[in-house]
Amino acid sequence: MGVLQMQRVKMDKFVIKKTLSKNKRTLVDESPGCSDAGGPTETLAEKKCRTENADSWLEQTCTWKRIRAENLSCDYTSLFNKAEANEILQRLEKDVVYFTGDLTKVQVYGKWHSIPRKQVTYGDEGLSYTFSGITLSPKPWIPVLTVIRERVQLATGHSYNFVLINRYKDGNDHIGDHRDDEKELVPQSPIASVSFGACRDFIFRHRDSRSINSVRRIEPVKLALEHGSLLMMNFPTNVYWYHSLPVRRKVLAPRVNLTFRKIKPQKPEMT
Ligand SMILES: O=C(O)CCC(=O)C(=O)O
Repeated sequence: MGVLQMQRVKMDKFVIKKTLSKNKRTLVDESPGCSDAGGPTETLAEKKCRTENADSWLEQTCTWKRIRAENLSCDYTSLFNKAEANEILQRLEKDVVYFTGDLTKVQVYGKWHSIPRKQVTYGDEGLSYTFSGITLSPKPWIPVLTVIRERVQLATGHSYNFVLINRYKDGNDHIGDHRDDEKELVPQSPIASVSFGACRDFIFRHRDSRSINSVRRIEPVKLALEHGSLLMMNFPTNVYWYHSLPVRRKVLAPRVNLTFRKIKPQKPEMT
């Protein structure tokens, strides 16, 4: 059995297949992020065509796998076909400008370390996001990110105002165990994780079962995130489960991951 097949077998242990509910599509039509999708000059015929295209795309392409464990709720689908994903990856590689200098370091147990990957944030004006001792302000949206964000919104019915992008040049680049539970996030909002490039293992570990001394033994949930895929991390996953993208030395190709988040609008500073 090849490595990819083995990854799929591991993942299928947690998977229940489902198709998108009508509900989600209704939400898409009503969500503020999509209401002006066609622009103010869109004719009724254009709107009908756009809606029908969206409906047919949802019906034909968007098949979800449900991934469930104790207090873990994730949904996984192919969001872009291979040709689309290739094109988007090329665009991302050309247009995304990653942070440099101090913004490439994080604080762990009081010590500063260079992160083993590249990172940047894009999003609506005025938002900011703090984690591991650094505050990240987003750069303004660029067209390729808008395309991905709109597809995510279409598939899920959720709108997003912020994205964190991580670029892993090869399998040596990685991200350690953490939870996306920052106070700036809209409470209980799902995080949408879109991946392009090399397929990488992604591992969830329950907070009560992370060390050998843990009292409980809860099996980790291991996924393989494919080129063009979308993983929805729904509440309360990030309360109970840590996730990581471990080193995989055999992976030679780059990977770009985008986690779309809903950030609370920030109050202006008191003077
Ligand atoms: O690259 C990935 O799939 C993981 C990224 C991640 O953990 C995060 O953005 O919090």
